Amino acid sequence: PPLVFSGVQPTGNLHLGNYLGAIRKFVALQDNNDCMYCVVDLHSITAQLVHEDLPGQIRSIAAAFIASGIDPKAHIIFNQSAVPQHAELAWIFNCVARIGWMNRMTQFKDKAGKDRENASLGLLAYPSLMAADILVYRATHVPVGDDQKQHLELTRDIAMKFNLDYQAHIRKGGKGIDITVGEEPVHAYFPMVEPMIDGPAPRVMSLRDGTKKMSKSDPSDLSRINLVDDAETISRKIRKAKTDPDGLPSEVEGLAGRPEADNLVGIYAALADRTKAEILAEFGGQQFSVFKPALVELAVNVLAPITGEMSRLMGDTSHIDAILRDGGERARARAETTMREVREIIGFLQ
Ligand code: AQP
Repeated sequence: PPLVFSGVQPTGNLHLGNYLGAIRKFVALQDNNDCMYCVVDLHSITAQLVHEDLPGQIRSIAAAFIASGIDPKAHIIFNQSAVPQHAELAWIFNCVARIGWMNRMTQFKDKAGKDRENASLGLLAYPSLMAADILVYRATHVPVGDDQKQHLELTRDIAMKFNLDYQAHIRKGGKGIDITVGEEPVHAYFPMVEPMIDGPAPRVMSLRDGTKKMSKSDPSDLSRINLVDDAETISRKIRKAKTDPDGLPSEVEGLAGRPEADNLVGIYAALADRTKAEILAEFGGQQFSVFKPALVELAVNVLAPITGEMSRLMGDTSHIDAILRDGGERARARAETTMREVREIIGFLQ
């Protein structure tokens, strides 16, 4: 089966954007794929070095994975730092990637802000570690939110440059696969990853501003729904969510130029596993005073069991720790298989 990989950073509370853009898709992909879901703790120290309770944050992401319905026996749940091969391959990719590629990343520009000289080198190299996370398993499918699209394109660029630069070595070692890129046949060691960004809510927007993405770092808690929010809080945030004065259109085209309406309809559709067109067929012509309570009910129905299960799991962390330990062991074995071949391709003695 295709190998799916994705990661979530243990930085602050998960929100509805993380859930709909990533975790809900992780759950859906389990049936037909071999899935690896990673708590990317090495990434979490790129923007902010010191975290008050990193172990707790790591466990809570793992708890969210499990509570959402990911099966840790059939698939692999682990934390990144437990598999040192990620960092090893990232170093190699740091030598493959060009500084110019990294400088163009919008996430780097956003997170580094004006004082770019003072951003950590790790923040600049973030996409190189992300490429390593995926390619150390030679994973082919990566479910992420729309904000990660540029990083996945870079992952393909890194894989391609490695494949081309080491073409002769890859052929000699006989470990590659024949692929075509555009028209060109390439004997590739690393596959070209496929981003999986589809669905009705690839980029969940802030509830206060339909042009900004819902994010952990938004100072306004009203801008996002956190996975730990209770029903009352979810209800208050949705009731206060910004909207325009018009009712809902009956077709998707009618959402153009109405970012807040588009966002709420997308959230509803993603939570209900339906399309925006289906939601509008049902609610078209209705006012937000009718739609919002329906959205509250749906959001609470979907999220409350997850929140409840997360807090149950966090009550006794030994279960989570055992899952992470077991996942780490299985991931390490896979990663080492790749790294042995990569070291050989490069020419490191081992
Ligand atoms: N608003 C979003 N809509 C859809 N998907 C989203 N993701 C994040 N925000 C949205 C997806 O969640 C996964 C995990 O993301 P991450 O761990 O990299 O966290 P992040 O992107 O740093 O989260 P934030 O909230 O956006 O943090 P800040 O505030 O620091 O920028 C990824 O698949 C991501 O696409």
